[in-house]
Amino acid sequence: MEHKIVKTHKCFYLALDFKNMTVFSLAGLALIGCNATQAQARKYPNILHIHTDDHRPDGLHSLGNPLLITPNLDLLASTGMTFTHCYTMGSNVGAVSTPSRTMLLTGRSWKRIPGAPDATSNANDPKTFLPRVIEAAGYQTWHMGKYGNGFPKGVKEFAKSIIDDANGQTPATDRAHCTQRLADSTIVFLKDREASNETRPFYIYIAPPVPHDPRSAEPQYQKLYDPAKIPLSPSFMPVHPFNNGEMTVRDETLAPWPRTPEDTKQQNADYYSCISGLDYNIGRIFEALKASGQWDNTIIIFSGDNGLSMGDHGLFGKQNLYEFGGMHVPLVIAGPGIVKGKSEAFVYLMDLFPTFAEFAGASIPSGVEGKSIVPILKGKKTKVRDLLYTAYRSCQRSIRDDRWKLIRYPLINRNQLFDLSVDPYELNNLAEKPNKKSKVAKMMTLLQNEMTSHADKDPLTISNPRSDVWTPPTTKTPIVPSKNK
Ligand SMILES: [Ca+2]
Repeated sequence: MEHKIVKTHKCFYLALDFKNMTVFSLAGLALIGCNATQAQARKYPNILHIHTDDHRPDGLHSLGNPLLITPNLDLLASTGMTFTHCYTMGSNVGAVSTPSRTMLLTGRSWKRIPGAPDATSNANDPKTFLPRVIEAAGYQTWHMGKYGNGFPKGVKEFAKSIIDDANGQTPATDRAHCTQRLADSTIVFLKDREASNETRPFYIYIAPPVPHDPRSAEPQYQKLYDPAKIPLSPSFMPVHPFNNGEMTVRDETLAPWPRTPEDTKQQNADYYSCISGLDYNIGRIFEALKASGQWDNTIIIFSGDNGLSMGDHGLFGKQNLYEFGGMHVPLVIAGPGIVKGKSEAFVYLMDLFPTFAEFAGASIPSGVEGKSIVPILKGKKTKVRDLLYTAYRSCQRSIRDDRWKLIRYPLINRNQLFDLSVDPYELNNLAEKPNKKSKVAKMMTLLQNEMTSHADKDPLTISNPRSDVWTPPTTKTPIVPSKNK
């Protein structure tokens, strides 16, 4: 029954398109007919989404880190559109991946994802999850990769899902070869499609569990990076200057206090080597896609689930709201009809839900809050929102526009105000300057408005704020936790 609806739906789309075309006659339309399979093969693109784990927004050579060796993903960036301001909205837990991946596959904001108090009544319905929405539009869906600390209920809705997150939930514990396994399986999937004459377009969701720690790359990628030659970030600090409310969460224990240049450089070298290993195997997938004849009809999306501090501001986790912190992620989209270039539009990962649905000609369920960025990809719009709000538990909130950014720490009654046009690393806090009082007040109002519209009911001010003084534990060596996130 559902298949029949799909066919009708496709015919509707075909008819809409033909209304605007004069070169085809009605007879031509009849010849093409209402065969959904033919229509999909002809008109609707494949979707290949590569969604990595803990990938910084500058985590490719082409995204602003000249040290990184990432030729395959750079090629993708050179042929499509790079979004320099893509974010995951927020997290109510230290494992930022969990709400991030849930927002991606549901299109809902962090306080309205399934299970949240303000979720809509259909939020838990698997038919509203992205794989089912795309499948209902006539797609073959396939997932491989990360499963834990994500949205297992959503991942299970792919027609086929191969779990490989190398964290003990599967036999696959060899992290150094996880991207190789992902590429091998994806290549087999593409070949099987060809062999079976599959005519439906595909929606592939590859979720490599890298460059998340523990950072194990094969030796040939480790050799690419000499830790001694890796410069420290301009925002490197031995210790974060105050208690941001989450100073000793798991990720922050992955480096000694105070942070040292030597350890920070080594951790960055390991991070880079994982990214180069990922890039090599992505290149293998690209080759297979070209060999299958599907390259020109495939929209490829590269993104990360959350950002990561790597010594920036004395932090090593994703539990903070700096630009080189937890919420800012990379996003590159390339494919047929997509304009080449860079966009500074404020985008959330949840926007990919309606964007993919639009690529696929799928219906968008009620309750989806993400906004399609297809108009930006086609050069018809430059933005879909004016402000960008992010949040972490009850201890951090931020709001930014094209120039100004406010980070509010409600539990310690502290503000940071940065002029990002001259201070991209957020080093010069202007919040206490007398001539910036009205700017802080205005940004606070904008922040409260965004919070209200996203069902974020946490207070921005509390009656008994804590001290903001923080003294690092006297640990001499990094604490390596037993379980990955
Ligand atoms: Ca992650």
